[in-house]
Amino acid sequence: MTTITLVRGDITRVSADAIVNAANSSLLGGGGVDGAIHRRGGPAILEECRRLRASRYGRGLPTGRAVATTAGNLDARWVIHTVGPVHSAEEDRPELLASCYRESLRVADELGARTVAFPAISTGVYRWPMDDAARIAVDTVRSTPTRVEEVSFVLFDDRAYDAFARRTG
Ligand code: AR6
Repeated sequence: MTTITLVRGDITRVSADAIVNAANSSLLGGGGVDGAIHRRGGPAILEECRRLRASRYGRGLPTGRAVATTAGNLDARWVIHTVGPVHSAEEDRPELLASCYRESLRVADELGARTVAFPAISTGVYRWPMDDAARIAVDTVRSTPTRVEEVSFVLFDDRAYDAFARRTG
């Protein structure tokens, strides 16, 4: 059984075996959580991301996939970078958002991580509606077989926290 906990705050301040980053396919940083993780985690994370680009992801990390690097100065062993889908009126791809959570847990299992912290992937710059994102996140974590013992969702504001609390409460 995986325990789900909700935390309100900044994911770069939490302690976990693995911290998940809502990255983009370039793996070279950005705003939001991505910017915060690289700022606080330091240059070692970006160096490893650059190596991954050169060796395995020349065309970028596809949406819905996940890959791990060092966590640099963060209080974690690994950062797992995943690329959420952009939400748009013409097309929403819930299976791609679910895939981010599933793939991140798969990578966490490969690493042997027992505690994993997730942000609310795709709910910022990528504009996924919060309630729907919370439903997909919680349902996917609950239905994915994993050896991860504790998943925490680290929610940056009340809107995100309340949406996740409605799904888990
Ligand atoms: N800790 C926890 N949650 C945070 C933090 C933080 N430090 N900072 C923001 N959030 P976003 P996306 C919340 O935009 O939508 C980047 O530029 C935020 O309030 O970080 O997946 C990447 O490089 C929101 O609820 O990620 C990509 O280009 C959630 O984290 C793109 O943004 C996700 O917001 C990815 O967009």
